[in-house]
Amino acid sequence: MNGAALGARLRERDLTAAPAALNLVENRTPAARAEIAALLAEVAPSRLGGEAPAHVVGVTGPPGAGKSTLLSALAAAWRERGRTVAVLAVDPSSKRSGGALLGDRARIEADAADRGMFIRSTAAGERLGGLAPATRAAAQALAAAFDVVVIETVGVGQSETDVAEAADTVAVVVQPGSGDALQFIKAGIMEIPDVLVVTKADLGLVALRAVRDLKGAMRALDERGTAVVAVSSVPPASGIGELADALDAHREALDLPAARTHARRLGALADFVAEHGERGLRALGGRRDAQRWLAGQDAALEQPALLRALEARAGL
Ligand SMILES: Nc1nc2c(ncn2[C@@H]2O[C@H](COP(=O)(O)OP(=O)(O)OP(=O)(O)O)[C@@H](O)[C@H]2O)c(=O)[nH]1
Ligand SMILES: [Mg+2]
Repeated sequence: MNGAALGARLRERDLTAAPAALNLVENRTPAARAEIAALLAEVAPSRLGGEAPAHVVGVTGPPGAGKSTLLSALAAAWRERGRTVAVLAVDPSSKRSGGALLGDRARIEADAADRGMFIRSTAAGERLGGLAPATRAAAQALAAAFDVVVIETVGVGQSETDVAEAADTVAVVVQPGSGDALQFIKAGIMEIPDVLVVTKADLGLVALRAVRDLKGAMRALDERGTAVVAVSSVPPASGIGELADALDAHREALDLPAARTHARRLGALADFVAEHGERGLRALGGRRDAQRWLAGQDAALEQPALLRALEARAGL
């Protein structure tokens, strides 16, 4: 368990370091904490000479919307474009949060011999929404080595907000005929995604109607920049290339250093609250003050370093 060595391998874009790096970040023992920090320090912007190269894409949406099936097709399209791909699937297998109805959920498929693709499923456990600290750390680590890092999570709500913080680009996936996303958007429950994806376009008219309704909602909210793409992930697949293009276009328009810096700060605060709770937060003068203080810190600091700085400030 040598975090620094694993981090150095990832920084050199050695993809074979991915499984061991994931095992480390998922290890929540106290002994692992320093090693995880050492790993992330090796892939910090200061060591990389800039932000990590990957496009970090969040894919989220209600259970059974077709996220995993879509990711099998999308990952294949990225591989055809010569990009290496890592997928972190947060598996809602716990009894409480459900997931696609029993037996109906797809696994992300990949050619086992393909070294350019890495898939890891992590159980969401008892978490209801939200991203596990291990998933944030994994995304930051793998972003140094892969061209694309995907985080798949179930849900529209807290996990959508968390994914928006951890990812450069967020695609919200909805299936035709479920008015959920539209209602959430109209009610302001859901942040505006960067890309909206209507799955199961092979269902025909109902999918076209979903696209039309979502486009209308985006126009009404003056969010014309949000692409709405219809895809079918079952053969004959359609819309996959268009979706890949829409994701690329969003990333190109993004101020990446600013977005990543913001994400590391919010992630550090989330880690701090997970560890020290409301009492810790009070010691920082509340969430607002903590955020204001973080905004004044060195932009190149990695998340564990920011966490340590918060702890020092709180006298912990
Ligand atoms: N007709 C059709 N069915 C699809 C399509 N994509 C996915 N499905 C089906 O929808 C069901 C759920 O697909 P998944 O990919 O597991 O959905 P998911 O969003 O990843 O589900 P969870 O991870 O459990 O939330 C499966 O039975 C798929 O075969 C599609 O493009 N067309
Ligand atoms: Mg899935």
